[in-house]
Amino acid sequence: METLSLKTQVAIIGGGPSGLLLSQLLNRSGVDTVILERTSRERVLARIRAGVLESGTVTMLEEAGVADRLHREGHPHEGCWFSDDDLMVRINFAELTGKTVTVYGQTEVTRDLYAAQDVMGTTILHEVSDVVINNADSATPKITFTHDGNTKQLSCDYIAGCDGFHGVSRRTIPDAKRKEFERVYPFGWLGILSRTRPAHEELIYANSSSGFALASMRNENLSRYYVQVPLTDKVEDWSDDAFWTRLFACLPSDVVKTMETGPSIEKSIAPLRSFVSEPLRWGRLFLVGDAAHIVPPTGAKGLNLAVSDVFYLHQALIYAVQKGDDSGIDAYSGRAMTRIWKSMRFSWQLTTMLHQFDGEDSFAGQMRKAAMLHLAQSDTARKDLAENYVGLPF
Ligand code: FAS
Ligand code: PHB
Repeated sequence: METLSLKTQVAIIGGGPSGLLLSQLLNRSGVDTVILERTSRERVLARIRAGVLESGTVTMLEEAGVADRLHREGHPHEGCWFSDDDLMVRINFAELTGKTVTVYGQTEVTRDLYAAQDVMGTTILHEVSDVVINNADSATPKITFTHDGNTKQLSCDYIAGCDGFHGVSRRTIPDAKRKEFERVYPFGWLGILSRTRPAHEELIYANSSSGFALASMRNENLSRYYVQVPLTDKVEDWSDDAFWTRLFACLPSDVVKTMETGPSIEKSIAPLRSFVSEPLRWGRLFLVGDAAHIVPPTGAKGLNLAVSDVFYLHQALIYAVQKGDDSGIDAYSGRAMTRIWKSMRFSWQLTTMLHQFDGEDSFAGQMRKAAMLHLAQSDTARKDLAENYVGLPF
């Protein structure tokens, strides 16, 4: 069977938020891209993931020309709450940092990016399989893959591995060239969506004697909640009633009093891990987003960190492709890694501060309570949390 050949300047593996945003920014600067996505567009858009956008992410989406609906339908938040049983502490982002975050689901960001890429006329091949990256450490990298029953070859100048934790890109870099760092947490987040009025107008991160919970939202009629569950739990172990009972036990009683419950329209369990693979580059292959790092969702950093990588890489690739200036791509891994590690630390710190760990002693519980009390009593502590939560500078 003949191999059909395609050619582009930057080949992007993965049609999630990082691949789409990188492609959109490159196209707007005149750089040609092709996106290879393993699943259908419907499957990508069916994933319920992040909900909070850092201020820098909003700026990047504005630069990409995809922020109109975000500004119409997204909800700027000037603060959020941390609770310890009935103690509630507000983190006033606006007062402490001059910035806000925006509540707007990752699904909607991805939908807006797909729409913009369709207008751009970008080639996005869905349901590709057998993706293999060849000669990434040469001047003529090629990707072979199967699509529509045909073997195809994509020749390119550069490859962006935006294919998530389970993708092919990270694994293409030889083990001897990579260093991995990992912390797997002994619990997961059971999350639901329900067409109910959110428990509070701002997010609440709750530490309690019943474990961790998060009260979030997508809009005024769509709530997003999470509770900490053992890794051994399965979604089918949790009825809606059991979920609401656990959530009520974790949230402050004044909040619970006025809460609205209803049937879940989505229910899933996400394991929590901290993971980093260094470096982000091998030859002409560059890793972006979840392909290179995973954070526990406690700090709302996953999607935002993917955007951070795109910020550094898109400029670097434009210089390399259009000016033959490799200084940006040579510096990409080091520059992106600095911000990745700082977000990794923040996400780990919040996860440790807010979750009960199996087999922990009473001292650990006291440390969590002391951390929350310090947050309640120290402007400095609240400012430190706020500047990390709204997003450190790129
Ligand atoms: P993605 O994983 O989103 O996209 C990678 C894409 O590559 C996918 O579409 C995949 O189909 C495709 N792909 C994989 N292998 C391929 C191959 N071989 N060939 C072609 N395509 C391939 N972050 C938060 O900030 N807050 C949250 O609450 C939150 N919740 C999450 C819940 C879950 C269950 C998961 C898994 C993640 C969550 N995240 C959250 C993190 C998440 O939002 C990611 O950070 C974000 O999706 C990263 O985007 P990408 O790097 O584009 O990776
Ligand atoms: C969400 O709304 O899905 C969400 C918000 C904040 C987080 C994690 C998830 O830290």
